[in-house]
Amino acid sequence: MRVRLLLLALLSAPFSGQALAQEAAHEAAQDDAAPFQAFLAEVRTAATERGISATTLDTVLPSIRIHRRAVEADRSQAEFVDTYENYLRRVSPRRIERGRQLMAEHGEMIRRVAADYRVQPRFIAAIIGLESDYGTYPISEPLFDVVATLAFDGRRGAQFRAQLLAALEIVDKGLATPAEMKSSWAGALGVPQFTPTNVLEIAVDYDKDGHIDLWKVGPDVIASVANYLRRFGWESDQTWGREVTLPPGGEDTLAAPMSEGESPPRLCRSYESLGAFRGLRDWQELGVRDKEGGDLPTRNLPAALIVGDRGDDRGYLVYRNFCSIMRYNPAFRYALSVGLLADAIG
Ligand SMILES: [Ca+2]
Repeated sequence: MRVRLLLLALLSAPFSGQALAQEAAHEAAQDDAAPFQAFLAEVRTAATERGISATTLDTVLPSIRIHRRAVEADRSQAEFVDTYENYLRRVSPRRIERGRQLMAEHGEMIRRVAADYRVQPRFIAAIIGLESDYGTYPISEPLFDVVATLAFDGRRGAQFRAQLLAALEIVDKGLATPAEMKSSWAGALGVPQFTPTNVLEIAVDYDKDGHIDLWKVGPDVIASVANYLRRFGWESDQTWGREVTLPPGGEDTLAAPMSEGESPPRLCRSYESLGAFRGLRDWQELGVRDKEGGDLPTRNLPAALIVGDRGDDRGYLVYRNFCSIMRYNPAFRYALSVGLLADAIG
């Protein structure tokens, strides 16, 4: 059927390439209609078992549509590995400046929340700055369409099915309205880019209005980000790590894998590629120096070394809090950019 329609389309002179693509997309959606409806019926059963009300299901489920572009975006999500230098350009003077503006505008609330959750204010500002450019990125995809399509599509079906059920529960609990549930292409909600399960487990209704408002920078966003770090073991008497200078050849000689019997901080055990944790005193003895070439701090914190780009004598010694940031997004480059932006915001 689809082939024949496409052929017809090809034969009709006025069809532009775009019209053809639309036709194909329409056809693909049609093809999936029956299985997709069966999938939604199965979701309805699971949601009912979870205690989600019929009213919520009647409101949300019939309006869910297949969102082809979410699948395309998901498949094209590049596993592209950028250089540190390029990636860290997102810690730009503009972003630093806007972080300072955020602190000027919301500083009182950020400091209050920071004290409650024992997380230094600059890290809250930096995460908001990197996740959604301080809430200015357009985050406008329909969450239910996105997660239902990705759950149906299969590549990470089970994961997104869990997110779909969590999203239904958010609406059922009145924490957000269906119309508010706007996300990225990957189904991450609002300014802090929380998954629906994050919203249920970690987000905070800080102003206690019964609603979790993740769609503008305010008390709920600020407290939710702080609670995320708190939940994953943040230590407020430490920082994330620091940029360092490596001795000549250090990028090869110092990047040691974890040896047998060596134990990284508990929080960091899932990140084996960080390599060995050593005390700052050991790193000092091995010739690592601070960014300006001076001695490392005397507090003997356990730290792992990220060597950065080849041919660059810059590296990073990271402490256990670095692993809390990795829980937000498990990429060294991401966690480094949070730390560096936080320090630059000050
Ligand atoms: Ca609220």
